[in-house]
Amino acid sequence: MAQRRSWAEPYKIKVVEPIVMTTRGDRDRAIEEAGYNTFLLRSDDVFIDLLTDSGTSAMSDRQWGALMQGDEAYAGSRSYYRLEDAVRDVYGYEEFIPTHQGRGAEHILSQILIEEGDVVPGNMYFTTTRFHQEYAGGRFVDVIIEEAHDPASPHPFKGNVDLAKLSALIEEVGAERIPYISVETNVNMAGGQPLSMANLKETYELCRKHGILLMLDATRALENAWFIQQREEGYQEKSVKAILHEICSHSDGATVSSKKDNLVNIGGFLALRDPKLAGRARDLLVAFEGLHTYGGMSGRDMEALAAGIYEMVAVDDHVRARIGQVQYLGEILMKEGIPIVQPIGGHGIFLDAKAILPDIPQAQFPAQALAAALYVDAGVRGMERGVVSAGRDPTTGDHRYPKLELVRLAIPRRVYTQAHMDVTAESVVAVTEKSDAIPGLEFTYEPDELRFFRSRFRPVVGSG
Ligand code: P71
Repeated sequence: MAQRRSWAEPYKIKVVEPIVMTTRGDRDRAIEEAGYNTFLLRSDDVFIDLLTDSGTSAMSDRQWGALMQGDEAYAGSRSYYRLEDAVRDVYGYEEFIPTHQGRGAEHILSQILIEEGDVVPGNMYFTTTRFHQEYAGGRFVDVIIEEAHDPASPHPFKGNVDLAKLSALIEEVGAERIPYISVETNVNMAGGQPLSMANLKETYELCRKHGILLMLDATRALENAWFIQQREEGYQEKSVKAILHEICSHSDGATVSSKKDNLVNIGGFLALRDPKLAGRARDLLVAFEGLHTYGGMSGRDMEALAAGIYEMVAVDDHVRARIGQVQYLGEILMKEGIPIVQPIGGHGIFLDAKAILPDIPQAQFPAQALAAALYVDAGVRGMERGVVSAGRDPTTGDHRYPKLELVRLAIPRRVYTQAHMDVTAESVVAVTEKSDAIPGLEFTYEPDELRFFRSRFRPVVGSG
């Protein structure tokens, strides 16, 4: 297609949902009631909701039309077969196992492959993924390249696996203790950073040499495909559809949260090549998720998902506009001198809270404090991605202190306009200018598992 000077969304708006700006007093009250945790805010108290890009996309008129065609048969639903076709066509895996969302697929995969004492390497942890690996008796080991832990590194493929780290791990624990490596596309916790096709291929070759499976977390593989097209030699002329297919060809299977790339509000799947392994997955599926022809989805969910999978790859302009909007926000912030993770990622902007709040020690949760302050300023809701999200080490019980202490502003797909991005940028600038006034936080309640979701805090007296 001919290159244009600028991009525009390849759609126009048919339905709108009103949102309301609250007062500063309302927001002060709301954040205190929420224990300074943006997960505990009511969405009615939020103006621009950048908590997550998960399940928050706007569906198209075609997807809404598809909902009406859902076949709600308990067994053998027509909608299941349509979805299976979509996954085979677009992702290229033969065996399709529907789940209620991504973590349902992670649960099943971890249970069928991991045994007590096993080691599961991955290119940076994701919260639910690592939870399920540990819950199944495994130990997660990070094998992402060092650049990924440095917010300022401009490396074009910060999601790459460090093959030296992986080889050393294989040497240390033995290949028989490593059932699979979990390779995430467009690594979420690194800032939405892609891995290159060349790196994925090499990783797959190394794994095959040792009899280790390679399982993708293909949740944001479409966004990764876009970056490969933009940045990797030899891919400029290929469609994102072809690139996505090629990504999956270098793996033995994938878990997918369909709440992201796939443009639906709920759903997910596990996809595999090996029919024997798929059989074991289906045995567990019927106990934990639902019958193997619906997982945890209704027939209408499966119809909307099948339509979403085809739609995301129908034209490259879809993902170009999606990532273009993220870049628009990131470029304003960079011009204003706000420290954000470089390069600008695929699904959101990640503010470097350590750099913005250098006087708050990491044990007082700078990113949590920054997310709360940003909400109070103008009703923009982001998410902490730092020490609170990282949780405690299961053996020592101490906080895990990640190098990255970030606030994520995740952009839902097809939901907000450039004006919303402008308002968000202005608020980030305003909060950064007054950052001296932001206090550190301490726990008043800390859940045992995945603590970031429901933990509560109060300002540390005398700080800020
Ligand atoms: C995101 C989410 C949703 C979320 C999950 C846990 C804590 C906070 C927010 C979910 C992902 C993901 C990747 C790479 C698997 C899941 C789980 N992301 N892999 O970014 O990003 O999928 O939510 O459908 O169960 O806000 P699920």
